[in-house]
Amino acid sequence: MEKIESFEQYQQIHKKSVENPEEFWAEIASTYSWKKQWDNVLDWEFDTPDVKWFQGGTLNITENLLDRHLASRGNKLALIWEPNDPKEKFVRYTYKELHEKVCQFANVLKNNGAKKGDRICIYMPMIPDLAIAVMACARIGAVHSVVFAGFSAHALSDRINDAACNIVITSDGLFRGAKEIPVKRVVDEALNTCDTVDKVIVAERVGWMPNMVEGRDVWLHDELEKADKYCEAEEMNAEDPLFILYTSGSTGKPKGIMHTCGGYMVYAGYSFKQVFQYDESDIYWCTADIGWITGHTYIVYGPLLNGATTVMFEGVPTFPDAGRFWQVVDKYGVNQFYTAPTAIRALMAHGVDHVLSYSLDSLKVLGSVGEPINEEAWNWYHIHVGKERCPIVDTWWQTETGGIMISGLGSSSPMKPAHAGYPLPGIQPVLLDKDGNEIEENGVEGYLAVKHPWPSMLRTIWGDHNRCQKTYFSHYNGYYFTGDGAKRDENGMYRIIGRVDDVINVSGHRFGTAEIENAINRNEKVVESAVVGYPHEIKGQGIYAYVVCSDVESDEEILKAEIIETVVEEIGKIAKPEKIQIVPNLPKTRSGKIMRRILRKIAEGDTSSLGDTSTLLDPDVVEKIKEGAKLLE
Ligand code: 6R9
Repeated sequence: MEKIESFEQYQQIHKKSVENPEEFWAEIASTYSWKKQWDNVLDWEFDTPDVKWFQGGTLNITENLLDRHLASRGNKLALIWEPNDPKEKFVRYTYKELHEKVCQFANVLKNNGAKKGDRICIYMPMIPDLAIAVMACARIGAVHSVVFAGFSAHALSDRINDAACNIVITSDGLFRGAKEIPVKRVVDEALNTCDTVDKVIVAERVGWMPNMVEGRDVWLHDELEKADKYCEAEEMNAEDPLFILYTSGSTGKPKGIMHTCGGYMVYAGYSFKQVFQYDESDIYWCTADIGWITGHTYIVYGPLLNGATTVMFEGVPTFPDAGRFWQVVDKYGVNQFYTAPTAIRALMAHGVDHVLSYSLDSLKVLGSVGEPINEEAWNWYHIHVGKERCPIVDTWWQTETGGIMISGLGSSSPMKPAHAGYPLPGIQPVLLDKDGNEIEENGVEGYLAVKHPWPSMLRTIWGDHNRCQKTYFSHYNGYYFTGDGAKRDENGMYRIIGRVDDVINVSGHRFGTAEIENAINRNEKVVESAVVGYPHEIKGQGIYAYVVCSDVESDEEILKAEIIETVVEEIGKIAKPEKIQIVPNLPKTRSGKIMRRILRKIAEGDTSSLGDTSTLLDPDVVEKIKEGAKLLE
């Protein structure tokens, strides 16, 4: 697979990929190792939808991640693990060692009753066993469902039940900055409301003695002792599920986005190579958590498919101090560094001295992901981290797209602050007007959609294909609808504006407003609530909750603390509202619809242009909410 080395070359390849997508993708797919060649490159229609790539082909993705590299890269470093505490020793695995670890873990799964097609939930901190567990599932053809270890017991149990998982892989606890968190306890609580799980495999991280349920819970280290180091890779059809990953939508229940073995592999490997312009001896580091799609595709799958050295980081950007990222970059000589705008903004707030204490000479490409990067953060990243020498790739994509869709390709594309840029080869984005017509010209704004399938697109929402159709394929006939709005400048570069649905992006993490409202409404004193996003200096967006309570006599501060506690219990700390305003009523139309537009304006602090409020059932309520909002500022 050749790297694209100039913008002209990119334009030619993109053109070819649009004219003949099947030929284009078949050529890329043939650079991987398949057990059996496919019969059809692509069958598709976007109505139902029904998309199948490389039908008839069989493979195991772990043979492409690991076995394939053994002959030429057996002693090359595959994974470097940097612990939370810089004083603790790091861990390094060569391809040969990682292969052995994955095989052994795969045997642990088999010995505990796992079979091809089973769903296995992984709820773990960022330790090497997490990456190994993911690949061990893939080795035996089990479908992994990684749940970010910051989610609450309630959120975890919903996800386990939705996919009917039979095994959970977890750890005793986790370290995060100065904190220690009892992970296994969360699993125990979650399992009180799950009846499909019969085995819990526990990795030791913090050295606590958790409660081990006889017959259900086993220690990973005990099981590894009994497990063989060789494990045959299960033969999978290209369209067999590889994993499920839950993400929030505009309605309450999280969606289990399903990806398949063949197409996901082809796109994860290809996009990694092109976007980061990875060279054989480079050290690559993505700071995401494997609990999110970025960690799946660009810590584990994409880099290892390319035989790269990938760094996995357990800690946080500000522990022990705000120079940690840069210290780690220098420690390993990181060449490609991929992080989120929220981390950049948080570090900006700590001052530039933390960056200037390190050389950062090894850096070649910087990446950004998860939310729009504002110009100030872009410039800071470019000047102080990249020393104006490293291209920034602002990568736009989604859990549903499986891989990066719009982005620069290292230094082979022009870049412009706050612009993601051009689509990758094989990707055909369009801007639609509100009637679903494609806007052909440049210098325009519209709804971002995609008009042709790409190999790593979602195939379904686990257990609810109808919802998949409704969410992504019904707004505009014949297109995959992203839920984002975007602009295209005079040169055809895309700039993502943000969500046009009821999804809030907090520090690069998606939350549905309905999901947070449902959580808040579980508090007995709450009558109803409305949640909106508002601009937040570090997090991009913050969560602002308007809450109507039955118990108006109570102390407001206590009420608010209780509401926060309910959200933490239902979803997790990551979804905590920044601001809660107790209001007498919500602004509603006569038909009972909450006027979110007004609530958004008030949350933004822009009350001068609330627009027409005359259709409201009770226009006075707006004045009261405005007054209350001032007190919160
Ligand atoms: C990879 C990931 C997807 C949503 C997406 C969009 C926002 C992601 C972005 C970006 C502007 C970028 N988003 N990358 N917005 N510029 N470079 O983040 O997946 O968690 O599913 O979120 O994030 O709004 O629709 P996911």
